[in-house]
Amino acid sequence: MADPAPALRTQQIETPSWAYANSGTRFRVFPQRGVPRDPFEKIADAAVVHRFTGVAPSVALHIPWDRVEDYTVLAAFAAEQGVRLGTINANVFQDVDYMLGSVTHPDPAVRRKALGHLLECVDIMDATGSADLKLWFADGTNYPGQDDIRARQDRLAEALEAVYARLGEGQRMLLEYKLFEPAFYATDVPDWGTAYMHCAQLGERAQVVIDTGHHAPGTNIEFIVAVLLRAGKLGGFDFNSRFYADDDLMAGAADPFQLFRIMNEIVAADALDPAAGIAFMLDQCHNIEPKIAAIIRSVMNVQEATAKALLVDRDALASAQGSGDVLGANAVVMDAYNTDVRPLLAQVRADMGLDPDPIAAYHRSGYFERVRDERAEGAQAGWGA
Ligand code: PSV
Ligand code: MN
Repeated sequence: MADPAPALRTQQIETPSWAYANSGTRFRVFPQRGVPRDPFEKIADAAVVHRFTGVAPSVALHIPWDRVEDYTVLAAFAAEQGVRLGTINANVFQDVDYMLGSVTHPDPAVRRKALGHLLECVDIMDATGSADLKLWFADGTNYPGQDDIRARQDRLAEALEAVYARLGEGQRMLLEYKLFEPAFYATDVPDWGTAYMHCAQLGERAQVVIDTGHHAPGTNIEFIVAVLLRAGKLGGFDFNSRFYADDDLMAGAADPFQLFRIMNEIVAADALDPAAGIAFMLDQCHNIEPKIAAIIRSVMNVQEATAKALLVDRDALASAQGSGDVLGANAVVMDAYNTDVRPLLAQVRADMGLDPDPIAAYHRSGYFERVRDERAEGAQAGWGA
C-alpha cells in the first residue's frame, strides 16, 4: 500500500470567509467576541487556520458580503498573510428584487440585474486571480402553478450561458444544487441531475458542486460523487454536516463515516491531488461554538476522513470485489475506517514543521485574546453583511 503521508501533506481545503463572521438561525444571531469586522480581518483569521493546519491555503469570498474597493489590495493582503483568495461565491438571494427568483424571475429586468451581478463576480475573479465561480440559486417556487417550471429552466440556461461565455482562461463555473430552502415547492436547481444537465450543455468548464448538506436524508452522496467523477463533472465540495436539513454544522461532526465514504470515492478515482481539479471547500456556520477553533476542527475532520480513505487496501479490495467476496470487500473498507489515524496525522504535521495538535497550538498562540481586544470596537461582520 502506498504511503499516505505525501497525499496528506499536499491536501488543500478551502475555508469560507463567512464562517469567520457572526451567523445564526432565523431565530437569533448570537454575536461572538473577536469576530472580524471586514473582509481583511476574515482573511487574517483564515490565515491563522492555515498556519496551524498547513492544509488550508485559500479562502473563499462571498459577494457582496466581502465587497471591497480594490480586490487586488485584498489579494495582496491575503498573500502577505500566507494565503490566497479562492472561489468567488455569487449572491443573488438577498436583494428584495429576488423574492420570486433571480435569473429565473419572470420579470426580465430582475433577470438582467441578477446576471449583472454574476458577471461582476467574474470581473472580481479577474482581479483576485480566483479560478472558480460558485453559483447557488435560491430560485424556485412555493406553490404548484406559481410559475412555469420549464420556462424557469429556460431562463436559467440563458443566464448560465451568458456567464459561461464571459469566463476567462483557466476559470470555471461551479453549479451548486440544493433540495429545498428557501423555495419549498420546486427549487430550480434541486439536485445533481439538474445541475449536471446544465453543466453538460455548457461545456467542460462548467461542473457540479456537491454541498453535503443539500440532500434528502438518507441520500447516498458517495454514489453521486462516483457518478460525477466518472463523467468528469465533479467540480468540488461544500463540506459541512447535517442532522436534519441544511444545518451547516462542522464537517465530519454529524456523520464522520459519510465523510469517509465520500473521500473513499475520491481516493479510489485518484482525484485527491490538487491537479485533479476537485475543490475541497468548507461551507458552514459556527453559531454557538468559537469559530476559528471550529474551522480548525473541521479541517482536521476532513484530514482524518482522507487519511482513512488513503489506508484502504485497494489491491485487497479489488481482489475481494472480483471474487464476489461481499464480506471480505466490506471488511477491507471497514478496517481502514476503524483505524485510528490521529498518530499518522500528528506525524504528518510534525514533518511539515507544524504542531501535531493544531487546536492546542492555536489556543496557546494567544491569537483569540489579541483579536478579542483589538476588535472590541466597531461593527462585526455577519451573515448577510
Ligand atoms: C446555500 O445554502 C449555500 O450552501 C450556498 O453555497 C451559499 O452560497 C452558502 O450556503 C452561503 O450561505
Ligand atoms: Mn454551499
